[in-house]
Amino acid sequence: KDERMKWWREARFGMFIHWGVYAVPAGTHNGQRINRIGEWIMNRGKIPVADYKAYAKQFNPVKYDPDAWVKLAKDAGMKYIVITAKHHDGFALFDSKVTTWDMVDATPYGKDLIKPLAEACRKHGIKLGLYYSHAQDWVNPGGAAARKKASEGWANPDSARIDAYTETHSGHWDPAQTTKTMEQYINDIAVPQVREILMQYGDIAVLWWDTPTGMTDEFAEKFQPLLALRPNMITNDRLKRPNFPGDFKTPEQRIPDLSELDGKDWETCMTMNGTWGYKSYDDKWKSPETMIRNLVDIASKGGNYLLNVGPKADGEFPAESIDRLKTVGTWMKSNGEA
Ligand code: JFZ
Repeated sequence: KDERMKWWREARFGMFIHWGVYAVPAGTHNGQRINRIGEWIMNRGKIPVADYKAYAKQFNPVKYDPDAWVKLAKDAGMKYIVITAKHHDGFALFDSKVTTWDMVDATPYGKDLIKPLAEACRKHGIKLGLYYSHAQDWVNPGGAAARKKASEGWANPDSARIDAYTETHSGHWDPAQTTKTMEQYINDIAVPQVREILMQYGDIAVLWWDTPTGMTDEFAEKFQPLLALRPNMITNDRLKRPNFPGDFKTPEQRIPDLSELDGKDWETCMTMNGTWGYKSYDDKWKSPETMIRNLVDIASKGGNYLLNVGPKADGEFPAESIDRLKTVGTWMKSNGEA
C-alpha cells in the first residue's frame, strides 16, 4: 500500500472536476431557480427522466480544450485531476457500450470527453482519477436515489404530492426510475461501466466512489474484482459504509482539526463557490487567499486538497475559477512549489 500511495502522499493538491448534463440547466429549470448544489438539480427539482434527458441535446462543449484545463491545473501546482466520469444523474462522459445515456449517443457533440483528457494528463505528467457514482443513478433504471425533498428545492405547487411519492418509492420520483431492481442496475450498468472506465484510458490513478445509498455488502463485493484491473490504483472510502476503509478518507468541505487526525490518509474536497456542478448565478466565491490558507493548513496536517471546478456546458471553466487558479499558481511559484 505504501508503494501505491507514494505519489498521492507527495501530491498535496489536486483538481476536482464536476461536469455533466447539469451544466446545461446550470441551476435553473423551467424558469425556476432550484436550490442547492447544481449537479443535484434533477433530484432537487424532481425533473422527470424524459425532461432531464432533453437537456443532453444541448450539451455541446465545442470549446472543450482538455490541454488548457490540464495546463491550468499544472500551473496552479496541482498534481492530479479527478473528474466525474458519471455523477448521480447517470450520464456517462465517456463512450459506454452498456447504455445510450452517454456523451457519444445522447449529445450533439458525440465524442468521449474522458479520452482526450487522459491524453492531455499523460502529456503533461498529471495523474488522472475518475469519480464514478456507483449506487445513485437517477436515469438508468434500478439506480438508487437519495431522499431529498422537492419542497426544499423550489417553490413547486406540487411538492407535497411529490414528497409523499418519494417517501414511498425510496427517493424516486419518476416510475421510469424503478422499472429494474438495484441488483439489475449494479450487474448491467455499474459494474460493466466501472470495467469500461478502468480499461479504456490506460492508467487510472484514483477511483473515487460516491454516496453509497442502498449499497449492501453483496453489491460492494461485485466491484471488488474490478480493482485488480488496476493494481496501482487507489480508491477513496465511499464504496460502502461502514467497514469499507478504502485507501484514504474524504472529509468534505472541511479541514479536520489536529485532534481528529488518526494516522490515516485523507483528502479534503472543496468547492470554490457554493456548488460542485456549474450554476450560472452562484457567486459565493472563496478568495484565492482563503484557498492558499486552506492548502497550507491541509498540507501542514498531512492531507491533500482536492479543489473543485464546475465547467460550463460550452466546455470552458468559469472565468472566476480561472482567475483563482492563476492567482494560486503565482503564489505557488513564488514559494517554489509549482
Ligand atoms: C457527494 C455528491 O452527492 C455531491 O454531488 C458531490 O459530488 C460531492 C463531492 O459528493 O456529496 C456528499 C458526499 C459525502 C458527504 C457529503 C456530501 N459526506 O460524507 O459528508
